[in-house]
Amino acid sequence: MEKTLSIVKPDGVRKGLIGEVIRRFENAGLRVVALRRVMLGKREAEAFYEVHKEKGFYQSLTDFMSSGPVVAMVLEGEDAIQRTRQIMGATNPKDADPGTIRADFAEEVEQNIVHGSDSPENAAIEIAFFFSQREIQ
Ligand code: 3AN
Repeated sequence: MEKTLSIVKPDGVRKGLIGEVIRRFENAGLRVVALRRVMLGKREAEAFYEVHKEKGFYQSLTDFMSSGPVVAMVLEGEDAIQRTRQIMGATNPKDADPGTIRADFAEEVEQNIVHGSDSPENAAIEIAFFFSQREIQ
């Protein structure tokens, strides 16, 4: 069984989409094995998105990610990483397939409702960023 980290971003929380996002993951057979609502500080958001620090959107992305509470969760299931990304849709909602979370609810590439790890290596790093081993059951 594979694990991945997903986050309902501040725009998703503000729009009241916590339940909707979790419902879509659960309906697809993914199990929520850890869950937390938390406010990231600017420094924490910068650490989380460290891989993007050379990108032009890094400052505005980390401002956005620390602009309100987020809901982080660990999802478990077969091919959890790929399936979570399919349910989310493409990074830019304009390119996202109909019926995906980003196509249905996001308006722009930066504030795109939801995050999901993109590889097993990053999933392990991102899960450890939010959760200790004993919180994942
Ligand atoms: P994904 O979240 O689909 O894996 P990444 O890892 O390429 O996408 O990007 C991380 C986050 O950075 C995205 N969720 C989005 O919020 C933001 N982002 C990515 N590309 C851009 C861009 N061109 N302009 C602004 N923000 C971006």
